[in-house]
Amino acid sequence: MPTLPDTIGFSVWIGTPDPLLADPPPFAALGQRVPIVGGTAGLGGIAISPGTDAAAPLTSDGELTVLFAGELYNRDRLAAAVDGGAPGTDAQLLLACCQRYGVSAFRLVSGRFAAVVVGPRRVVVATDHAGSVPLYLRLSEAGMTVATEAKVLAAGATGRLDSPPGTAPVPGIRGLHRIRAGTAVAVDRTSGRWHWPARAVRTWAPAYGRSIPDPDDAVAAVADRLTAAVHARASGEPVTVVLSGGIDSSAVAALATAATGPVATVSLGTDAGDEFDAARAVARHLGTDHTELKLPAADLIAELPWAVAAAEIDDPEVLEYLLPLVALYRRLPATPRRILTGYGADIPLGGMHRTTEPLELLDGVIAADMDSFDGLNELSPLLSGVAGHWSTHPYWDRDVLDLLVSLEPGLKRRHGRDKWVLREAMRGRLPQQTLCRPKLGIHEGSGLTSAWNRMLRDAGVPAGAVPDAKRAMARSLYASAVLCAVRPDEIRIDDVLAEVAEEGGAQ
Ligand code: AMP
Ligand code: PCX
Ligand code: MG
Repeated sequence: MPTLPDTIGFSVWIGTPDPLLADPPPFAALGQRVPIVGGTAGLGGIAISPGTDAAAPLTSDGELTVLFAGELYNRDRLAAAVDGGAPGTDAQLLLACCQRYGVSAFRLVSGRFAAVVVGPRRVVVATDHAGSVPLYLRLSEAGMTVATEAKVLAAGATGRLDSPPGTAPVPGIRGLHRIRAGTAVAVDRTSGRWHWPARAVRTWAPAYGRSIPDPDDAVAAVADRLTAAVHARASGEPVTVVLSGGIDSSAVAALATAATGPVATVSLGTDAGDEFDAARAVARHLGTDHTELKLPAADLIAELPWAVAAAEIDDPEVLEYLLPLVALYRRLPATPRRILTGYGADIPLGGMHRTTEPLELLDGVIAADMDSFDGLNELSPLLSGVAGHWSTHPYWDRDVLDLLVSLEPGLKRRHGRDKWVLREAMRGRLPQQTLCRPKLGIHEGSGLTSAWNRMLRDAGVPAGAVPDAKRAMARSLYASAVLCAVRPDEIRIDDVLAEVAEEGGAQ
């Protein structure tokens, strides 16, 4: 069995027990529910652990108490910085960093996490640089409640309504605020009295500046950093790579194979489309233990309630990217897996904009995408967490991302090739046909976009109204799966489709 993080989610009150915290909290994350009892620190709640032998969720030195969900990737450097001893658990390491650096610790750690640090005079609530483990909070004069799923705090509808610095309002839920990516929110308290407003400490931001390395050096640097990121996520572990056969996930599969020996690869397809040939060529080349999962496109669309419950968003475009992954994770055998994806490579490299020719435009869309990812929850571990698996994304490793974003756009589009620098970095490690393969989005390769369009047209939605109907379906699902915390298996997609078709003036 691979090692998974001790804790993958939580809901916790700090200060005063929150009577509105539903009991039991309606987490979509699958796992063991472990009580959080922090009497002296004044907090309590529930943590989600993927394993059967759950560790205690809190780590404390008597003064600072850390609640940590997720994992760190620069453990050795952090351990060296805080005095060399054995790093211990990730939560212990974060505690040691907070002792030494205070809230600045969050500028040092590279990871995939959500954390709460409770001290005698201050509480800090923080996410990683990418906000990749979404974190929500509700505030009152008496304290705060924090959770890794919005639906768990959706019923409250009380507390301070103005979003404190460093947070954004959660659509449709009054008084619920999402911690922004790369942000730590700190609230002071003295003698049990909280000092609002909170303070936002920015811990990371994507670069706007671009560097102009020698192309060979850029290629070597991309290979080095991606290798390190895959090592940090896979080393010594049996991992699974979700493989489309495109350059992004094939590169991860190649580097994971080099890091750990044979890996498992899985590809999803439907009767409306698949990329099985491309994925198989990579699997053969690398000698992976490869599986193809094929399902009817209608079954894929029927998984939409799960995708919405996991991503907690109502954006139909992003849901089209995430739905095939959620459906795939839910069809893997139940034993918890450590899953690596190629997700997110296209954002800093401009891969979605494969027809965007002028470099000015390419760099512009990259800057815009790096400005707008926060809150889309594309990287959320809950996408696989609803099936009990842990997923992680090497391209959004902080060091990989910093490098990819900052490269001048002529290294991203070069000699008529998109994602040139990545393709070159993988030369010799993947079949030539994989290195040259044009990008195909997951929503296109799986046939999801066309199948969802057809389903709406068959229900009588006019062609011009299809995008609106998708938006209406996503909004309706968000209202039930997130705002009302209805379990996804109690939502029937046919009912949602019928309701939307009727409202949308089906012909
Ligand atoms: P994309 O950038 O559209 O290829 O998709 C993002 C990531 O999702 C890829 O890098 C893969 O890790 C994964 N993925 C995409 N399509 C599939 C598929 N058909 N089967 C399995 N995984 C996929
Ligand atoms: N992807 C992209 C990300 C999709 C766009 N997201 C954004 N702009 N925040 C990727 O894997 O990088 C596809 C399907 O393409 C998912
Ligand atoms: Mg991709």
